[in-house]
Amino acid sequence: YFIKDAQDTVDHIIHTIQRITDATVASILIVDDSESARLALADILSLQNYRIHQAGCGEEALAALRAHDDIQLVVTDFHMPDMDGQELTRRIRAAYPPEQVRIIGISASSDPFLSAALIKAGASDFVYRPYIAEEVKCRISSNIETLSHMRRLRFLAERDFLTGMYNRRAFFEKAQSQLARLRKQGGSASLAILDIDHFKKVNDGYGHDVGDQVIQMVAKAVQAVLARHKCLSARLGGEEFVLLLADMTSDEAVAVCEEVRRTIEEAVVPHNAVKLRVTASIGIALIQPDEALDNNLNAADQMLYMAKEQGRNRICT
Ligand code: GH3
Ligand code: MG
Ligand code: MG
Ligand code: MG
Repeated sequence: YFIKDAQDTVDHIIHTIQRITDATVASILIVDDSESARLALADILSLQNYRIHQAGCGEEALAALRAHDDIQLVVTDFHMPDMDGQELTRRIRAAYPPEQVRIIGISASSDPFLSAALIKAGASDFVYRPYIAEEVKCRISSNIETLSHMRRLRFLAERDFLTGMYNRRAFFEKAQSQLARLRKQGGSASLAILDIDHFKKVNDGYGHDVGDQVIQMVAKAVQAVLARHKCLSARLGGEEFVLLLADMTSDEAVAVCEEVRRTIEEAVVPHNAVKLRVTASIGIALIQPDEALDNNLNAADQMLYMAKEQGRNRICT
Protein backbone atom coordinates (compact mmCIF):
# COMPACT_ATOMS: atom_id res chain seq x y z
CA TYR A 1 0.00 0.00 0.00
CA PHE A 2 2.90 2.26 0.70
CA ILE A 3 4.66 3.77 -2.21
CA LYS A 4 6.78 1.08 -3.83
CA ASP A 5 9.98 3.14 -3.86
CA ALA A 6 9.52 4.11 -0.25
CA GLN A 7 9.12 0.50 0.82
CA ASP A 8 12.20 -0.41 -1.17
CA THR A 9 14.20 2.33 0.50
CA VAL A 10 13.21 1.19 3.96
CA ASP A 11 13.84 -2.45 3.09
CA HIS A 12 17.24 -1.43 1.83
CA ILE A 13 18.02 0.43 5.05
CA ILE A 14 16.89 -2.51 7.19
CA HIS A 15 18.91 -4.88 5.05
CA THR A 16 21.99 -2.68 5.37
CA ILE A 17 21.62 -2.49 9.14
CA GLN A 18 21.32 -6.26 9.36
CA ARG A 19 24.31 -6.63 7.11
CA ILE A 20 26.50 -4.46 9.29
CA THR A 21 25.22 -5.43 12.72
CA ASP A 22 24.53 -9.16 12.45
CA ALA A 23 26.79 -9.99 9.53
CA THR A 24 27.24 -13.73 9.84
CA VAL A 25 30.22 -13.89 7.50
CA ALA A 26 32.95 -11.37 8.24
CA SER A 27 35.56 -10.71 5.57
CA ILE A 28 39.20 -10.83 6.64
CA LEU A 29 42.23 -9.73 4.63
CA ILE A 30 45.50 -11.53 5.34
CA VAL A 31 48.57 -9.53 4.26
CA ASP A 32 51.98 -11.21 4.20
CA ASP A 33 54.82 -11.36 1.70
CA SER A 34 55.20 -15.04 2.54
CA GLU A 35 52.59 -17.17 0.85
CA SER A 36 53.11 -20.04 3.27
CA ALA A 37 52.50 -17.69 6.23
CA ARG A 38 49.25 -16.50 4.59
CA LEU A 39 48.11 -20.04 3.94
CA ALA A 40 48.96 -21.14 7.48
CA LEU A 41 46.75 -18.39 8.90
CA ALA A 42 44.00 -19.03 6.36
CA ASP A 43 44.14 -22.68 7.39
CA ILE A 44 43.70 -21.82 11.07
CA LEU A 45 40.67 -19.72 10.18
CA SER A 46 39.21 -22.21 7.70
CA LEU A 47 36.79 -23.72 10.19
CA GLN A 48 35.55 -20.30 11.31
CA ASN A 49 32.83 -18.69 9.27
CA TYR A 50 35.00 -16.03 7.59
CA ARG A 51 35.51 -14.96 4.02
CA ILE A 52 39.26 -14.80 3.50
CA HIS A 53 41.10 -12.46 1.10
CA GLN A 54 44.86 -12.46 0.67
CA ALA A 55 47.44 -9.89 -0.36
CA GLY A 56 51.18 -10.31 -0.86
CA CYS A 57 52.16 -6.67 -0.27
CA GLY A 58 50.85 -3.33 0.99
CA GLU A 59 49.70 -2.03 -2.39
CA GLU A 60 47.80 -5.25 -3.04
CA ALA A 61 46.19 -4.94 0.38
CA LEU A 62 45.02 -1.38 -0.30
CA ALA A 63 43.63 -2.48 -3.68
CA ALA A 64 41.77 -5.38 -2.02
CA LEU A 65 40.23 -2.97 0.52
CA ARG A 66 39.07 -0.71 -2.30
CA ALA A 67 37.63 -3.67 -4.20
CA HIS A 68 35.81 -5.27 -1.24
CA ASP A 69 34.03 -2.77 0.96
CA ASP A 70 32.97 -5.51 3.36
CA ILE A 71 36.46 -6.27 4.67
CA GLN A 72 36.24 -5.78 8.44
CA LEU A 73 39.65 -6.91 9.58
CA VAL A 74 43.18 -6.79 8.19
CA VAL A 75 45.80 -9.11 9.67
CA THR A 76 49.14 -7.77 8.48
CA ASP A 77 52.69 -8.99 8.67
CA PHE A 78 55.24 -6.37 9.77
CA HIS A 79 58.30 -7.00 7.61
CA MET A 80 57.45 -6.79 3.95
CA PRO A 81 59.41 -5.26 1.06
CA ASP A 82 58.22 -1.86 -0.30
CA MET A 83 55.63 -1.12 2.39
CA ASP A 84 55.95 -2.50 5.91
CA GLY A 85 53.07 -3.28 8.24
CA GLN A 86 53.35 0.05 10.04
CA GLU A 87 53.14 2.08 6.84
CA LEU A 88 50.25 -0.08 5.62
CA THR A 89 48.48 0.48 8.93
CA ARG A 90 48.92 4.25 8.58
CA ARG A 91 47.64 4.19 5.01
CA ILE A 92 44.58 2.13 5.99
CA ARG A 93 43.86 4.46 8.92
CA ALA A 94 44.07 7.50 6.64
CA ALA A 95 41.32 6.04 4.48
CA TYR A 96 39.13 3.98 6.84
CA PRO A 97 38.02 4.70 10.42
CA PRO A 98 38.56 2.03 13.10
CA GLU A 99 34.83 1.32 13.13
CA GLN A 100 35.03 0.19 9.53
CA VAL A 101 38.30 -1.75 9.41
CA ARG A 102 40.20 -3.23 12.35
CA ILE A 103 43.90 -4.09 12.03
CA ILE A 104 45.93 -6.79 13.78
CA GLY A 105 49.71 -6.82 13.35
CA ILE A 106 51.72 -9.99 13.29
CA SER A 107 55.49 -10.52 13.25
CA ALA A 108 58.27 -12.97 13.89
CA SER A 109 60.59 -10.10 14.83
CA SER A 110 62.28 -10.16 18.21
CA ASP A 111 61.91 -6.38 18.52
CA PRO A 112 59.64 -5.90 21.57
CA PHE A 113 58.71 -2.37 20.48
CA LEU A 114 56.98 -3.45 17.27
CA SER A 115 53.63 -4.04 18.90
CA ALA A 116 53.51 -0.51 20.35
CA ALA A 117 54.65 0.99 17.03
CA LEU A 118 51.85 -0.73 15.16
CA ILE A 119 49.20 0.08 17.72
CA LYS A 120 50.26 3.76 17.65
CA ALA A 121 49.89 3.68 13.86
CA GLY A 122 46.29 2.52 14.28
CA ALA A 123 46.27 -1.23 14.79
CA SER A 124 44.10 -2.57 17.57
CA ASP A 125 46.09 -5.67 18.36
CA PHE A 126 49.40 -7.44 17.79
CA VAL A 127 50.58 -11.05 17.86
CA TYR A 128 54.21 -12.25 17.92
CA ARG A 129 55.20 -15.33 15.97
CA PRO A 130 55.32 -18.18 16.64
CA TYR A 131 51.74 -17.79 17.72
CA ILE A 132 49.30 -20.16 19.30
CA ALA A 133 46.48 -20.82 16.83
CA GLU A 134 43.76 -20.65 19.46
CA GLU A 135 44.99 -17.23 20.63
CA VAL A 136 44.99 -15.80 17.10
CA LYS A 137 41.48 -17.11 16.54
CA CYS A 138 40.31 -15.47 19.78
CA ARG A 139 41.93 -12.13 19.00
CA ILE A 140 40.38 -12.11 15.54
CA SER A 141 36.90 -13.00 16.76
CA SER A 142 37.03 -10.48 19.59
CA ASN A 143 38.07 -7.71 17.14
CA ILE A 144 35.20 -8.61 14.84
CA GLU A 145 32.84 -8.57 17.81
CA THR A 146 34.10 -5.15 18.92
CA LEU A 147 33.49 -3.85 15.43
CA SER A 148 29.89 -4.97 15.38
CA HIS A 149 29.32 -3.45 18.84
CA MET A 150 30.74 -0.15 17.56
CA ARG A 151 28.48 -0.22 14.53
CA ARG A 152 25.46 -1.07 16.60
CA LEU A 153 26.18 1.75 19.07
CA ARG A 154 26.65 4.22 16.26
CA PHE A 155 23.37 3.14 14.72
CA LEU A 156 21.54 3.53 18.03
CA ALA A 157 23.16 6.92 18.63
CA GLU A 158 22.32 8.45 15.29
CA ARG A 159 19.01 6.90 14.27
CA ASP A 160 15.47 7.61 15.28
CA PHE A 161 13.81 4.50 16.71
CA LEU A 162 10.35 4.94 15.14
CA THR A 163 11.44 5.63 11.57
CA GLY A 164 15.07 4.50 11.26
CA MET A 165 15.88 7.97 9.90
CA TYR A 166 18.76 10.07 11.18
CA ASN A 167 17.80 11.73 14.45
CA ARG A 168 18.16 15.37 15.36
CA ARG A 169 21.68 15.04 16.74
CA ALA A 170 23.02 13.16 13.72
CA PHE A 171 21.37 15.67 11.43
CA PHE A 172 23.02 18.60 13.20
CA GLU A 173 26.44 16.96 12.92
CA LYS A 174 26.04 16.14 9.25
CA ALA A 175 24.47 19.49 8.41
CA GLN A 176 27.31 21.35 10.17
CA SER A 177 29.85 19.62 7.97
CA GLN A 178 27.79 20.38 4.85
CA LEU A 179 27.69 24.00 5.94
CA ALA A 180 31.46 24.02 6.37
CA ARG A 181 31.80 22.52 2.91
CA LEU A 182 29.58 25.24 1.43
CA ARG A 183 31.71 27.91 3.12
CA LYS A 184 34.87 26.43 1.68
CA GLN A 185 33.77 25.34 -1.77
CA GLY A 186 30.76 27.56 -2.43
CA GLY A 187 27.67 26.22 -4.19
CA SER A 188 24.02 26.42 -3.42
CA ALA A 189 21.87 24.39 -1.05
CA SER A 190 18.53 24.71 0.71
CA LEU A 191 17.05 23.62 4.00
CA ALA A 192 13.46 22.51 4.24
CA ILE A 193 11.30 21.74 7.26
CA LEU A 194 8.26 19.55 6.81
CA ASP A 195 5.39 19.29 9.28
CA ILE A 196 2.35 17.03 8.97
CA ASP A 197 -0.90 18.98 8.74
CA HIS A 198 -3.48 18.65 11.51
CA PHE A 199 -1.63 15.71 12.94
CA LYS A 200 -3.34 16.08 16.30
CA LYS A 201 -6.57 15.04 14.59
CA VAL A 202 -4.98 11.73 13.59
CA ASN A 203 -3.86 11.08 17.15
CA ASP A 204 -7.17 12.19 18.62
CA GLY A 205 -9.33 10.37 16.09
CA TYR A 206 -7.45 7.10 15.67
CA GLY A 207 -5.04 6.84 18.57
CA HIS A 208 -1.33 7.29 19.07
CA ASP A 209 -0.40 3.99 17.38
CA VAL A 210 -2.08 5.01 14.15
CA GLY A 211 -0.39 8.40 14.53
CA ASP A 212 2.92 6.54 14.70
CA GLN A 213 2.06 4.65 11.50
CA VAL A 214 1.34 7.93 9.77
CA ILE A 215 4.72 9.29 10.91
CA GLN A 216 6.35 6.14 9.52
CA MET A 217 4.56 6.55 6.20
CA VAL A 218 5.70 10.17 5.91
CA ALA A 219 9.25 9.14 6.86
CA LYS A 220 9.26 6.55 4.09
CA ALA A 221 7.99 9.07 1.57
CA VAL A 222 10.64 11.63 2.55
CA GLN A 223 13.42 9.06 2.47
CA ALA A 224 12.35 7.58 -0.84
CA VAL A 225 12.36 10.93 -2.63
CA LEU A 226 15.50 12.25 -0.96
CA ALA A 227 17.43 9.02 -1.55
CA ARG A 228 16.69 9.43 -5.26
CA HIS A 229 18.25 12.89 -5.12
CA LYS A 230 21.07 11.73 -2.80
CA CYS A 231 20.10 14.26 -0.14
CA LEU A 232 20.12 14.14 3.63
CA SER A 233 16.92 13.95 5.66
CA ALA A 234 16.11 13.41 9.32
CA ARG A 235 13.29 13.35 11.83
CA LEU A 236 13.69 16.51 13.85
CA GLY A 237 11.15 15.32 16.43
CA GLY A 238 7.42 14.67 16.67
CA GLU A 239 5.91 14.93 13.19
CA GLU A 240 8.58 17.28 11.89
CA PHE A 241 11.24 16.40 9.38
CA VAL A 242 14.20 18.29 7.97
CA LEU A 243 15.61 18.02 4.45
CA LEU A 244 19.01 19.25 3.33
CA LEU A 245 18.86 19.83 -0.40
CA ALA A 246 22.52 20.07 -1.31
CA ASP A 247 24.13 20.86 -4.66
CA MET A 248 20.99 22.25 -6.23
CA THR A 249 19.45 25.59 -7.05
CA SER A 250 16.48 26.84 -5.05
CA ASP A 251 14.19 25.97 -7.98
CA GLU A 252 15.46 22.39 -7.94
CA ALA A 253 14.99 22.25 -4.18
CA VAL A 254 11.39 23.39 -4.57
CA ALA A 255 10.82 20.69 -7.21
CA VAL A 256 12.17 17.97 -4.87
CA CYS A 257 9.97 19.23 -2.02
CA GLU A 258 6.98 19.29 -4.35
CA GLU A 259 7.69 15.64 -5.14
CA VAL A 260 7.76 14.89 -1.40
CA ARG A 261 4.54 16.83 -0.79
CA ARG A 262 2.73 15.04 -3.61
CA THR A 263 4.00 11.59 -2.55
CA ILE A 264 2.61 12.16 0.96
CA GLU A 265 -0.68 13.47 -0.41
CA GLU A 266 -1.12 10.38 -2.56
CA ALA A 267 -0.08 7.82 0.06
CA VAL A 268 -2.58 5.88 2.10
CA VAL A 269 -2.32 4.36 5.57
CA PRO A 270 -4.89 1.55 5.79
CA HIS A 271 -6.67 1.45 9.14
CA ASN A 272 -9.52 -1.04 9.52
CA ALA A 273 -11.98 -0.06 6.81
CA VAL A 274 -10.63 3.45 6.36
CA LYS A 275 -7.84 4.57 4.16
CA LEU A 276 -6.15 7.35 6.06
CA ARG A 277 -4.62 10.20 4.14
CA VAL A 278 -2.61 13.13 5.39
CA THR A 279 -0.92 16.15 3.89
CA ALA A 280 2.16 18.09 4.90
CA SER A 281 3.42 21.66 4.69
CA ILE A 282 7.00 22.50 3.82
CA GLY A 283 9.04 25.66 4.39
CA ILE A 284 12.21 26.10 2.34
CA ALA A 285 15.06 28.58 2.74
CA LEU A 286 18.20 28.96 0.69
CA ILE A 287 21.14 28.23 3.01
CA GLN A 288 23.21 31.25 4.02
CA PRO A 289 26.57 29.54 4.65
CA ASP A 290 27.87 32.36 6.83
CA GLU A 291 24.91 32.10 9.17
CA ALA A 292 24.77 29.54 11.97
CA LEU A 293 22.80 26.37 11.32
CA ASP A 294 20.18 27.45 13.88
CA ASN A 295 19.53 30.67 11.97
CA ASN A 296 19.18 28.76 8.73
CA LEU A 297 16.70 26.41 10.36
CA ASN A 298 14.77 29.37 11.74
CA ALA A 299 14.52 30.82 8.24
CA ALA A 300 13.02 27.54 6.95
CA ASP A 301 10.73 27.41 9.99
CA GLN A 302 9.36 30.86 9.20
CA MET A 303 8.53 29.68 5.69
CA LEU A 304 6.81 26.63 7.21
CA TYR A 305 4.73 28.96 9.35
CA MET A 306 3.69 30.84 6.22
CA ALA A 307 2.74 27.59 4.45
CA LYS A 308 0.49 26.73 7.42
CA GLU A 309 -0.99 30.24 7.42
CA GLN A 310 -1.77 30.08 3.73
CA GLY A 311 -3.83 26.92 4.11
CA ARG A 312 -1.40 23.95 4.51
CA ASN A 313 -0.54 21.14 2.03
CA ARG A 314 1.81 23.55 0.29
CA ILE A 315 5.35 24.80 0.00
CA CYS A 316 6.56 28.26 0.93
CA THR A 317 9.90 29.64 -0.08
P1 GH3 B 1 -0.51 21.86 12.16
O1 GH3 B 1 -1.18 21.58 10.85
O2 GH3 B 1 -0.61 23.30 12.53
O3 GH3 B 1 0.89 21.37 12.20
O4 GH3 B 1 -1.37 21.08 13.25
P2 GH3 B 1 -0.94 19.82 14.10
O5 GH3 B 1 -2.14 19.23 14.67
O6 GH3 B 1 -0.08 18.93 13.28
O7 GH3 B 1 -0.12 20.54 15.23
P3 GH3 B 1 1.29 20.23 15.78
O8 GH3 B 1 2.28 20.19 14.67
O9 GH3 B 1 1.57 21.19 16.88
O10 GH3 B 1 1.05 18.78 16.39
C1 GH3 B 1 2.05 17.97 16.81
C2 GH3 B 1 1.44 16.76 17.49
O11 GH3 B 1 2.25 15.62 17.24
C3 GH3 B 1 1.39 16.93 18.96
C4 GH3 B 1 1.94 15.62 19.52
O12 GH3 B 1 1.03 15.03 20.41
C5 GH3 B 1 2.10 14.74 18.34
N1 GH3 B 1 3.30 13.88 18.38
C6 GH3 B 1 4.57 14.26 18.60
N2 GH3 B 1 5.41 13.21 18.52
C7 GH3 B 1 4.63 12.12 18.25
C8 GH3 B 1 4.92 10.72 18.05
O13 GH3 B 1 6.07 10.25 18.11
N3 GH3 B 1 3.86 9.88 17.78
C9 GH3 B 1 2.58 10.36 17.71
N4 GH3 B 1 1.61 9.51 17.43
N5 GH3 B 1 2.29 11.67 17.90
C10 GH3 B 1 3.29 12.54 18.17
MG1 MG C 1 57.39 -10.74 6.06
MG1 MG D 1 4.57 20.14 14.53
MG1 MG E 1 1.72 19.47 12.44
